[in-house]
Amino acid sequence: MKIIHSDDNRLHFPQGELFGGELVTPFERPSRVEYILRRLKEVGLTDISAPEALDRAPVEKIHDAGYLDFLATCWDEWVSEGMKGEMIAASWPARRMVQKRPRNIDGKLGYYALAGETAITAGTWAAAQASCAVAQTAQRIVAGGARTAFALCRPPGHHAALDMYGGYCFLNNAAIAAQMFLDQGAGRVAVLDVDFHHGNGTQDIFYDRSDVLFCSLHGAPEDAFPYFLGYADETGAGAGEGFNLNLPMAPATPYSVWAEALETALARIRDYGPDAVIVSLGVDTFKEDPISFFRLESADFTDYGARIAGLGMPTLFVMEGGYAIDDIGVNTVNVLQGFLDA
Ligand code: B3N
Ligand code: ZN
Repeated sequence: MKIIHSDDNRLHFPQGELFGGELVTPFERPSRVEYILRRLKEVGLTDISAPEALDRAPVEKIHDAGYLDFLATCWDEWVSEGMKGEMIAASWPARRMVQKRPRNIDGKLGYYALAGETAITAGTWAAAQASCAVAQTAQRIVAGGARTAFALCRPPGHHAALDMYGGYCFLNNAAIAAQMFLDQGAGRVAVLDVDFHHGNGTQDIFYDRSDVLFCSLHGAPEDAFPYFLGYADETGAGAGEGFNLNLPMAPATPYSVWAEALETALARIRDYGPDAVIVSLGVDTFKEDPISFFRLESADFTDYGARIAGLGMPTLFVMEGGYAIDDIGVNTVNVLQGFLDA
């Protein structure tokens, strides 16, 4: 199995994440990747390489041009305006307010942010682009005929919407990979999001399209980030009606229940008959995850990797979340091994 990874992920490491009224060390940190790499090597998955150069064309099909320009220039603008700290949004275009992009950099930050926990730093844009290049390179491997590939993306992507960042995400790596499959001739692509958090960005991007089926298993939005999307009655719009499947679950959900939801998603994917499947792979469903509330055990990740393999479809794994750092390597690699050994 080919694995793609970039050391440039380390360029994004904010000092602070807003949680509980304090700036804490971000849960989403570079050591996550180091633990995954260590485990991959321990089990002999050593075909690891650096990404090819980023292809901007599919990125521009998925994200708004003004948003991409903002990501590329916001840090310099922030510094030139005399701001001293990391970029953290503090104002939003909330209910009954005007949805116009302000001129002021602090206003623009709120305009493009979907939440306030995620800081932008000097290296964020470079790291986000490298992460996207990782997904693109792995996508080409699967499109070229491989059964699977693993894009070890960091920062993650599934919260990044058409024109919003947040939830540690800036570019939607899975959505960009899906667009690439379509551009290369695929008729249909399925995105299966098994991260604990709802993939609001991926849903947003494909909500009115029938060429991408989005299926997400996640913590119920009444109780879990991103709070404002991810309900079961969000089923798609227009041509996309019926091509969005949300399977929200309650606090303390055990694997027996989660696996039933996975089977529901897998049945929908089988019925859809895609040319390729992209798995938004977050392992924050683990029982020890510090910011999530499902109860999966390490062995469950192996089991569900095998269930995904049962689709018998070309499958691209794209890394998303997972913050139980001591176990992130075992849990991530268990999914891949479960898939490979099936
Ligand atoms: O949801 C949280 C959060 C919840 C509990 C926490 N504890 C108990 C320490 C801390 C944080 N924060 C909001 C930002 C969550 C971003 C999630 C990113 C992700 O993994 N997406 O898939
Ligand atoms: Zn997550």
